[in-house]
Amino acid sequence: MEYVLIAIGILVVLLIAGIGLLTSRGRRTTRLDDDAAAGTTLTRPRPPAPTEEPAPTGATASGLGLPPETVEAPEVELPPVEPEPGLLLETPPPSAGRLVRLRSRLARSQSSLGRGLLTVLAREKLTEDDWEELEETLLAADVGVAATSQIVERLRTQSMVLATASGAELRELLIDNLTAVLGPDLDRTLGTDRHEGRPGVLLVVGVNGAGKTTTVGKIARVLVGDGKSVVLGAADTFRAAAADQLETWGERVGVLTVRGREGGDPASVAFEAVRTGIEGEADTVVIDTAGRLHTKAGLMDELGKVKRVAEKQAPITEVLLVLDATTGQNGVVQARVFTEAVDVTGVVLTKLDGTAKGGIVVSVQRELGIPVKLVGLGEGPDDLAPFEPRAFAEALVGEG
Ligand SMILES: Nc1nc2c(ncn2[C@@H]2O[C@H](COP(=O)(O)OP(=O)(O)O)[C@@H](O)[C@H]2O)c(=O)[nH]1
Ligand SMILES: [Mg+2]
Repeated sequence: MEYVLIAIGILVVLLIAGIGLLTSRGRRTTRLDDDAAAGTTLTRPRPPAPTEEPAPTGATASGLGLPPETVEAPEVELPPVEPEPGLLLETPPPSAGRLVRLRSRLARSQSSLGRGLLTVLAREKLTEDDWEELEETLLAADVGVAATSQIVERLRTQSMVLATASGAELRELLIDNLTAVLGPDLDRTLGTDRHEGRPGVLLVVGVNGAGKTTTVGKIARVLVGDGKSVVLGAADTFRAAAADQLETWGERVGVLTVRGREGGDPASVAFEAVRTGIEGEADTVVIDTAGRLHTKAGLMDELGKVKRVAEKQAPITEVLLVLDATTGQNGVVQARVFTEAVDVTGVVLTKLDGTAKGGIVVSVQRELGIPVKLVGLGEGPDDLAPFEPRAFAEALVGEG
């Protein structure tokens, strides 16, 4: 009887150990040696098999001159792919041309602006009232006073010169003028490339809920899609869930996430993330931060420290400010606090697919003097596009 009990006991222990082994494979987290960033952990995603060509079985083995079993062994270690279908195997699309593809998202929420503008422009002969209506429509779309008068004045002059301008011609001119106020010549390249033997480092800042973590995840996908190697830093240590969220984004595309203890020092996570990027010769390190709306001084202290400490490893090549486009002018006011705390080099306007007024892009750029580099057009993993003034203006106005 005792033997039977012991045997059952051993069996149970083996079973538990087996289950433990299996479940731990999905998210392998290695605790680093205690050092500057004590408590910082490095999450190793599953081997990025999906990004590789799905080589026919045996091909790799023969290429390496290894017996098939040796190659198959690590595959057995992979967790079942079923729980996250598609995502794991998915190679994110390259970033080029995304805005045009996602245009309908924008057009959906902008249709009232486009319709309003086009209705006026389609009229036989534009009266003073019509021009005023045009002006009001642009103002209502958050284009801002200065840019609106610039657009309307130029359009008026051009339509006078063209005496017989048709609705279609005026639509084209409107797009030209909108493009002009969107700053077509601003430099919108992202500083993601390696620089002097070190990775490009992106710091992502903004208020809570603006879409920072989502944007970091989407950026990681863009970079992976463009063939870059990436390390993520979860410097939002305020809530563990924030790091989990980021880690999940990273895992989907086989990207490492460096994270810290809940409540730990965000600066040391940033430091460790950059160090890991340097060690692994990554192209880009992207650091997510917390966006607590505490005091301005507190925010400045924290972000300033994150930046300073990370820069002990490598210069920050890009500081992206994430703004929720649906917050309109309020968002611009909040943005100022951040621009005072860190040297913001680019803006990401998120949620332009929602109820946001597209004209906010114009006011944000004008008021902050910083180019909008990326736009978020949905919650989907690839709903982030490089900002292109002309394509954006066309989407705002809509089909004629
Ligand atoms: N519709 C839409 N939702 C977005 C977009 N970007 C982020 N979100 C959502 O906004 C919410 C807050 O995002 P999160 O990244 O957690 O914000 P954080 O607090 O700044 O890190 C989430 O529900 C996101 O899915 C976007 O471009 N469009
Ligand atoms: Mg977040």
